[in-house]
Amino acid sequence: MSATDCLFCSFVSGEIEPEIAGETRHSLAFRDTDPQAPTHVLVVPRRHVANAADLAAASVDELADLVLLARTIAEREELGGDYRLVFNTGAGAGQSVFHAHLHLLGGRPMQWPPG
Ligand code: DGP
Repeated sequence: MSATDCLFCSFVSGEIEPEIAGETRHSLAFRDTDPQAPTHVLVVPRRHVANAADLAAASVDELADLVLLARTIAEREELGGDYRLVFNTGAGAGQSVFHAHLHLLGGRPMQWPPG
């Protein structure tokens, strides 16, 4: 299933080609165009769902696949096991693209709490 007018569905379909960082049967990973860390990759399900909670409800395996692909990329980029994984869920929490995506951030010290 894909949604018309969904940017990340256009990446999944190949209609628009982002800078790919990795992929699996269920997931696609690409570089964020507004990086907040030396490594900033978005990992998205090929399936169109609005957010991570909806993905969990649809398929726990596909949710896990996002995290596993993020781990593979973190290892490839030699982040040394230090990285942040973020799902912004809802506009009030900073979500701006309503196709579920996992942010993988690493390569610099992280602060807590996030802004
Ligand atoms: P969020 O705010 O959690 O919904 O994150 C959306 C991210 O998507 C944000 O960090 C910027 C990124 N983004 C927006 N437009 C594009 C684009 O056209 N290409 C890529 N690679 N990333 C984009």
